[in-house]
Amino acid sequence: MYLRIDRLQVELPAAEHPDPRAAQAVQELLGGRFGEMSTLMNYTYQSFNFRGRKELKPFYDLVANIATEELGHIELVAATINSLLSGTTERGESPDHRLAGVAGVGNPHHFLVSGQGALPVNSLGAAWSGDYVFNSGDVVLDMLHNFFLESGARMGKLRVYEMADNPIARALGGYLLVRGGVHQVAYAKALEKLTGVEVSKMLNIPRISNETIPEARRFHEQAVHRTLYRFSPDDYRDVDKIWNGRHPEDGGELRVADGPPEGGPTLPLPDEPQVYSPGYHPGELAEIAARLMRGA
Ligand code: MN3
Repeated sequence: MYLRIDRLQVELPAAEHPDPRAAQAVQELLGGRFGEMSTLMNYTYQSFNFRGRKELKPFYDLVANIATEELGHIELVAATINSLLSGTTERGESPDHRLAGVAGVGNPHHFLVSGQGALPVNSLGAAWSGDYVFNSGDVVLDMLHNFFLESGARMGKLRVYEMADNPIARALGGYLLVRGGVHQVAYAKALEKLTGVEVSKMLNIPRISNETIPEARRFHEQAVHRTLYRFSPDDYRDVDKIWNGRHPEDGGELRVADGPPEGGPTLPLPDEPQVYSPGYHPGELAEIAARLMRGA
């Protein structure tokens, strides 16, 4: 089962300016083949279906624990898209062509289908697909796939980082590059323990150091790239049987943090009445909620 904490895994700045094109690019990190929905669902199904989990507990713990972190990553990407979409259309309650300015800009479904909110689609607007989930049931093959998936995800993050220059998109990219790097190393280590092959010699893929990316470097300075968070009050304790030793890039010691990161607050999302979100007359809805809060 899952518990939920109403915070983001990392503090994000609000979008510097409304940016529907950046929002469209960042969608690739959500619903793309190598996006966070894919890492989430691959590891989630692998953990649900894991046979021999008692005998292979370190490997089961690893994939179940990383799956849980990925749930928070889709939340981070959605928060970024939502902040980028805030203010992209003229705010107001009169239906007077307020959306005309975004005709042909970014993903039209952000305005025509959702209330300027994130969608489970890629940057082309194509829906995320369950076909992206690979779960052969063979632990070595699944770990090899996961190493490949994190490498493809890293490629996507680097390209979105280059395409979207809004500071929130870059902050997101920096953090996800560091956390995806942890997962890349973790699956490499799992393969090393299972097979003896030194997979970590293939790191990084692509071979660009996070140290060259300012928004990632600051997390390296805090050892976030060497930390595996344990996302459970009391379970998945045997991740440390795999996440141990030295980081292949800088030789620093790997550590397991006994709990989630402190993170940051969720971002405020202003009313956008021109797309009827949260309603055509948000004030009336707010009055209803205020009455509930007063117990009236
Ligand atoms: Mn991730």
